[in-house]
Amino acid sequence: MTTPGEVTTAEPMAPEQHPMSRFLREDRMPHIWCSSCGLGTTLTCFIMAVVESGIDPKDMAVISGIGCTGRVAGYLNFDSFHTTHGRAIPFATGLALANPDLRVVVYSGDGDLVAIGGNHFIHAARRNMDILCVCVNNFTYGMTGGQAGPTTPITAKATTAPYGSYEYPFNIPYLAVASGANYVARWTALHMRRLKNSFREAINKKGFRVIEIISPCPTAFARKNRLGTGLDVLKYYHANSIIQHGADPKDADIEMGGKIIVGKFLDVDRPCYRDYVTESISRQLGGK
Ligand SMILES: Cc1ncc(C[n+]2csc(CCOP(=O)(O)OP(=O)(O)O)c2C)c(N)n1
Repeated sequence: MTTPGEVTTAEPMAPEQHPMSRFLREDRMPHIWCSSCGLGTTLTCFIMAVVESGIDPKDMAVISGIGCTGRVAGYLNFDSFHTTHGRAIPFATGLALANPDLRVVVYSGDGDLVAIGGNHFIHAARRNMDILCVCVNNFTYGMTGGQAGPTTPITAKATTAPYGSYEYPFNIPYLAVASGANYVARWTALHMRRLKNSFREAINKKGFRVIEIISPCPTAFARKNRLGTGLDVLKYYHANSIIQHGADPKDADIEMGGKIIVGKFLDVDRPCYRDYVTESISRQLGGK
């Protein structure tokens, strides 16, 4: 038995155990994610990346807001916070500032991060906070039944947009790059190996790093828009994703029925917030 928050990576694995078991709080199972939802796949990729990165999960903290994606913080057997809706980034900022040795990861939904939490998102990017921000974008508020949000593509249907959305959605990579992030990538839940590699790369970087994952929501978004099952949506990603590393994110808008540009859009090493704080303190102590 593990207690929540207790990390058991060093323990030997029983032969009948699933390889992911030690990274999950099995007392929280069964999970709430629907059949053919993409979230489990994204979490598998994340865990594989942590293992490959060689970082001890004890040196990481995972923070989520509210939503289906927000459950990640509860299911992962890492130190974690399942915070209030939209406020994962402020909690993560506090952690990153208080303990610079901690790898701080925010893992949340598009509604949580760019609707109610949108202001935190742009300002954390502007300050280049030392946070890896994973945004699982299913184009809707999945947990509450499929309302339209700021990522819902124009013309897509939602419970609050029965005739299709009339609003232009955010292009998350463009928003992140424009706001000052150090690393910006987008994958779909289909691109498991590339997503895992991107996680591994971003875990080992500093500053604000954003990975957007386009992911099927079969129960709300796909059903409302007659896109079929999660598998059908993955087939759509397969037929319509274009890998374009270094693409200008302003050209990576997502439209209903259109192509999805994925890849690594930005990878720079602008000094992060803490670098400026440390420099300022040492300057003052040095009396300069
Ligand atoms: C302050 C507040 N407002 C609204 C809600 C209701 N609420 C819960 S989850 C959610 C949206 C979640 O959408 P998203 O972040 O995209 O996550 P998903 O469920 O799609 O993974 C909302 C609006 C809430 N819990 N708290």
